[in-house]
Amino acid sequence: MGQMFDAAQFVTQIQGWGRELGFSQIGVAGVDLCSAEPGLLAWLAAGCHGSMDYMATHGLKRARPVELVPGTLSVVTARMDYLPRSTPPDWVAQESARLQRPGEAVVSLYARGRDYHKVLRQRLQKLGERIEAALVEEVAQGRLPPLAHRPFTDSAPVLEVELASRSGLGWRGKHTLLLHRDAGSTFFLGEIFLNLALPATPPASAHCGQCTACLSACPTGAIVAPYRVDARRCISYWTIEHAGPIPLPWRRAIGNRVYGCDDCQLACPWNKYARRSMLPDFDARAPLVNQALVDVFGWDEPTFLRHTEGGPIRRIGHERWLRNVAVALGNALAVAAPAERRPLQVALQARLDHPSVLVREHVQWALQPLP
Ligand code: B12
Ligand code: SF4
Ligand code: SF4
Repeated sequence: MGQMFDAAQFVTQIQGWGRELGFSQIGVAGVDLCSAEPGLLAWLAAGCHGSMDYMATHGLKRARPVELVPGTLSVVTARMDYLPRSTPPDWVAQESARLQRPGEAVVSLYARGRDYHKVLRQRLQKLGERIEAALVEEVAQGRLPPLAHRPFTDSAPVLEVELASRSGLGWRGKHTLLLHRDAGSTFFLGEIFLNLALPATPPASAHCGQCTACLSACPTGAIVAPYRVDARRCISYWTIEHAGPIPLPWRRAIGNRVYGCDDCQLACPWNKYARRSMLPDFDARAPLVNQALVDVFGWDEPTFLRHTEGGPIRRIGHERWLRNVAVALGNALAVAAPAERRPLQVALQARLDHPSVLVREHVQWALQPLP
C-alpha cells in the first residue's frame, strides 16, 4: 500500500483476489437500499413469502445493511458461476428433455454438487481476510480503524439481488433473478459487509426488453407480474422451503421436479451464455442425475444422507425428499401406459406404511386412480 490509501485502486485489487478465489465477478455496493423498501414491504404485505416466516421477521432489516451489521460502510458483492464443469453445449435442450421423461427424478441444476452456502462462505471469508491483511499497515498507522468483515450468502436477511444489481454484477430479470450478458443467470450471489468506505461500482444496463419468455414458461404462473415472484406458487418453494403437505392444486404442475425448478432460467435466451464453474465443487454427483424416480424413492434414510452429504438437498431431510418424490411418482403414474404402471405402483405401495403421516398421505394421493 502506498502513502495514501487509494480506495479505487483497492477495489481493483479486491476484484483480482476475488477472481483468484474462484469468483466470476466482484463489485461494491453502498448501504442505502431505501428505494427497495417499498417493493419488499409490498411483497411481504401480499403474503408472497408463504411460510418463510424469517422473511417477515427480519422486515426492513433486510434492506438496511447498517441495522444488520452496525458500522457497515460498503458491501463487496460477488457472483460465482455454478454450472457443473462437464455441462454440455446443448444443456438447455438436455435439461428440457428431462422434464419430458416422467419417470426420471429431476434435481435443479444448482443442487447437484456441493452446497453453495459452504463454498461461497469459505471463499468470501478468505477474501475478507485478504482485504484485512492488505490493510494492516494502514491500520497500524492509524489511518484506518481495524477492519471488520462479515461474509453472507443466502445465510442472513440480506437483499442479495438488489445489492448485486446496484453494483453492476448484472441486471434483475423479469423472473427476479440476476442476469449477466456474458453469464446468463446460473450463478450464486454472496457479499462481505465492511466497515470501510469504498467507491461503488456502477450498475449494469438491463436487457430483458420486450421478452416475457420466463413468465410464459413458469408451470405454475409464479411470476405473477414482471419482477414479482409469489413464492406460494413457485415449485422451488414447495419442494425446498415448505415443510408440510404440498397443496393439491400444485402437485400435478410439479411434474418430475423433485428439488427446485429451473424452468424460468431454461426459457431465458441469455442463458445461452451461461458459464461453467471454475471449481470442481459444483460437479454433479452421480446419484442425483439421470436417476429413476423409483430408485431414489427406494433410498432409506442412511442412503439419502450419504448421497446428499455436503450438498444442499440434505437440508430438507429424508421425509420431505420422499414427499417430493411421491408427488413426482404420482405424476408419472398419471401419464404412464398401462404396461409401465406396475413398477411405479410397487415402489409407492412399499411406502404405504411409512411412519410419517406426511409421506403416507402423498403416497396415497399418488396411488389414487385418476378421476
Ligand atoms: C426467498 C428466496 C427464494 C424464494 C422467493 C424467490 C423470490 N423471487 O423472491 C423461492 C423459494 C421461491 C426461491 C426460488 C429460487 N431461488 Co431463491 N432466494 C431467496 C432469497 C433467500 C431471498 C429473495 C428475496 O428477498 N425475495 C423477496 C422479494 C421481496 O425480493 P425480490 O423478488 O428481489 O423483490 C424485489 C423486486 O422484485 C420488487 N418487488 C417484488 N415484489 C413486488 C411487489 C410490488 C407490488 C412491487 C411494487 C415491487 C415488488 O421489489 C423487491 C425489492 O427490490 C435469496 C437470497 C437472499 N438472501 O437474497 C435467494 C436467491 C434469490 N435465490 C436464488 C436461486 C438460485 C433460486 C432458484 C433459481 C432455485 C431453484 N433452481 O429452484 C429459484 C428461482 C425462482 C425465482 N424465479 O425467483 C439465488 C439467485 C441467484 C441469481 N442469479 O440471481 C439467490 C440470490 C440465492 C443466492 N445467494 O445465490 N428463492
Ligand atoms: S422456479 Fe419454476 S415455478 Fe418458480 S418461478 Fe421459476 S419457473 Fe416458476
Ligand atoms: S426470459 Fe426474457 S424476460 Fe425473462 S429474464 Fe430472461 S430476458 Fe428477461
